[in-house]
Amino acid sequence: MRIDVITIFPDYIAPLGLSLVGKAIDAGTIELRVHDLRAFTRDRHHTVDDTPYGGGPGMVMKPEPWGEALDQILGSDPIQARPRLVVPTPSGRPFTQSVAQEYAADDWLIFACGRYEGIDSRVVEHYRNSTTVDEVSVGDYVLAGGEAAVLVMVEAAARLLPGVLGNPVSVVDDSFAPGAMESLLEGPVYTKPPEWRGQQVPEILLSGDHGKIAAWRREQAVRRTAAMRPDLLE
Ligand code: J9Q
Repeated sequence: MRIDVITIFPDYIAPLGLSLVGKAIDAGTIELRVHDLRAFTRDRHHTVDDTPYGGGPGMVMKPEPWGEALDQILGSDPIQARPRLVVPTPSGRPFTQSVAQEYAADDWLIFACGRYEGIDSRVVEHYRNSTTVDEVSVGDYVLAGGEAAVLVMVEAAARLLPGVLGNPVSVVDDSFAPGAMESLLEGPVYTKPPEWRGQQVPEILLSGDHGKIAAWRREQAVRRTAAMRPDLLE
């Protein structure tokens, strides 16, 4: 899978070189290209933003650098494939595990990280011709820009790629994997030692009775879901 990220803070994307995603890059499963939007400006000051038409607070990202960057990236593909252009924005559709699965099935993702109050809306409209545009939100809170959202989405999609996770069973077992344990949250987990600072590991987990253990875990999962995410119990 090819992943391009366009940002005014390329260093913000560097953590993708670590951990699970970093291993997938090293293995050649993911080809990650990070682009500095300012490299696509033509003025002396490398201007990427301007005041909003109609007035109001903040700054809007100018369309021209985005056009230059996206045209170059789209033209760099010898087979002229149609990528998905992902634009993180608080006004997008919610990013969920299902969306992560869609992304994991794509050959080519381009992430456009907006800062300030967003990107001139003509950019997204223009690239609907040549890409599948996906405006997505990773949650109902305000970020300074799309970079942190890209870290989230790339990690969520990358771990679903064939061969990226050591143990593929854990993928289908995830709380939010469609068809998983209904969509209950995970209950408590324990490892050695059996007693720590006065707290014992629940005895049932040491019993070796796998039927009872499964039933206990399910009950714990329902309890935790009711407490933390009653919306999931519908
Ligand atoms: C770009 N708040 O917020 C939630 N998902 C994405 C975002 C976001 C933001 C500001 C800029 C994305």
